[in-house]
Amino acid sequence: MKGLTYVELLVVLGLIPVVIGIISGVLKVQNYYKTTRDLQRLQDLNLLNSALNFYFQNATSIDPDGPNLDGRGVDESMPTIFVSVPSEKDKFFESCFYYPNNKTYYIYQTNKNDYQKINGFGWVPVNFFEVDFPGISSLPVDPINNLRSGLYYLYAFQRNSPQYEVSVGFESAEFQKGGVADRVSNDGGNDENRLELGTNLNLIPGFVFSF
Ligand SMILES: [Ca+2]
Ligand SMILES: [Ca+2]
Ligand SMILES: [Ca+2]
Repeated sequence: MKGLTYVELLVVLGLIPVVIGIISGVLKVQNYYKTTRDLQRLQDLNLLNSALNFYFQNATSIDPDGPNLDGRGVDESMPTIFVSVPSEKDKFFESCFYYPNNKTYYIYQTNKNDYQKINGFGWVPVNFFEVDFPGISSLPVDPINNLRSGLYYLYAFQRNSPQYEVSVGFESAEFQKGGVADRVSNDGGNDENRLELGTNLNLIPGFVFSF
């Protein structure tokens, strides 16, 4: 067996930068898509936050778990975290015990037909039609929106002196903790891996429950 000739070696060496170029091009495209989805998340969460803020300030009788549910505030009998993933797509665990505050949290998911509705049947169970200007026509959900990725939106509320929180996780390194555009660890909330918005950022506990 003969090794590579000088010419063959030159060809192989010449191809290395091409291959590196292709790989880095693919990575750039992937990063571009991640960043695009993250910008969507940022916009979605701000929109949802404004709509909830308007509802909490203007509804004549505030019902943060809507017409179909009761007792779901973190200060009530079934402290609940509402998740944007419909149950047919990915079923989360139904409840979990959280040691730091000695509380059991329940997970609420709705179905794939209703999860984006703003009439009380959506993943945020508020009936936004109770205010004159709902601000949104459908509930935003994460562009990926599944359990395993940790990419989904969350909502929780407190009933007495009504408060709420929504949160989101990001994909691209720049938006994550320590990134150049870190949006998660400096928002004043209790979860350094998610962007938290709302009137009380301690309602959703600071644990990551992706698997
Ligand atoms: Ca209710
Ligand atoms: Ca945070
Ligand atoms: Ca929180």
